[in-house]
Amino acid sequence: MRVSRWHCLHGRHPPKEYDPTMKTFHNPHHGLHQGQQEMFRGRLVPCHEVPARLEFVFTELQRRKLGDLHAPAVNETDLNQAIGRVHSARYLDFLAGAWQAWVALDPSNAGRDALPSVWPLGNRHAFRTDVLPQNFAAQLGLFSFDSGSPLTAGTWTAARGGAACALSAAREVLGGARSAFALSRPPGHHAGPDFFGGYCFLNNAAIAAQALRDGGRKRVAVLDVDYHHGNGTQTIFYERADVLTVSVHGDPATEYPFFLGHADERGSGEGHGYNLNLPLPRGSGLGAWSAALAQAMEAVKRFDADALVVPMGLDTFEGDPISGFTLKSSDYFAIGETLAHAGLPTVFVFEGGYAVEEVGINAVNLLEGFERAR
Ligand code: Q9C
Ligand code: ZN
Repeated sequence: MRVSRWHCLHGRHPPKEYDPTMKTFHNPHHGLHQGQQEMFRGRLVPCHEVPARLEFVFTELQRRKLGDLHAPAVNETDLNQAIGRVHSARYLDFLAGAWQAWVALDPSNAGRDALPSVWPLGNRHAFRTDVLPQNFAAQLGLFSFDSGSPLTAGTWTAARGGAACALSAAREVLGGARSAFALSRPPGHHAGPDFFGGYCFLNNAAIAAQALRDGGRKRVAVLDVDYHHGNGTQTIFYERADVLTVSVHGDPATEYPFFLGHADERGSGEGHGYNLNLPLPRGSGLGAWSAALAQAMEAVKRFDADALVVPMGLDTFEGDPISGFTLKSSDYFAIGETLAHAGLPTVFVFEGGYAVEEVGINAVNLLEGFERAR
């Protein structure tokens, strides 16, 4: 079955045997983050970012025997340290105490997710963001940028578990593995140094990239293939020349997260030239998408990276309910193969992908394409 799918795509090659060894670190606590509803255009709608997403990937990985599945094994001290390299102390204190503070506002909040509804627009200098408000609803707004990312009773524990997967995968690669997969949920690439949004709370890919730097890799490239621009990751590394951030995504002129991800954002200060955005119009298919990926790969090569992190969103899929590209399930093999051509030790980090029934197939197709191309 697997072989014939590959064979269809690449009829010119005989199906070749391969020895799958990519380790996956899955988040055993992910189910504790289960939002009920997200705000969308004035209505509360059921959450797209659901626990079943991870379960479909987990099941498909087992079925296709891509490699062993492990729970992350990092101690609390190391995890706190790795998270603290990317996120501010003020933000982490907020997240750690958020649920308790939410319920303290009103005991009936125990049965209701926390959603922000007021924001300080800090970058317009319209409101102050330096003074921590005592009002928890105000804190929710200070540390977020949308009302689509419910914060629940288990969010903090789940998000830490996801970050632990990213750290474990980075360590695996630092230890000499060619690749590793962080099957982390909730996703991470929209979370910035001190804010959540876009279903993301801790930036797992940034945590992996920073851990690779701290483990001795000199130049780490992040190549984000999620449908949405990785605004959090871009912001975290925007002024740095040691981490190249590249993102192929729906044009923010029409697509979420709207306020970042344009082609003219190239990095600032020492980081100038170390951010590359490749926005594509809604409706783009494999042709345009692959051309952008080729450009992204060129940038990674010019940068002379010694490690690669791939925030791996599968919401570029034609069947994705909230996105606008038209990639097919079989296309993901070729994408994985192209990524392998960088010839770099690679950490894959699970991000978006909301066609729940297909997300497992699409994720494993990409990873298998990568594995087979070695
Ligand atoms: N029509 C990630 O893929 N809003 N986040 C969508 C739905 C937020 C996506 C609105 C999309 C966030 C990790
Ligand atoms: Zn996405």
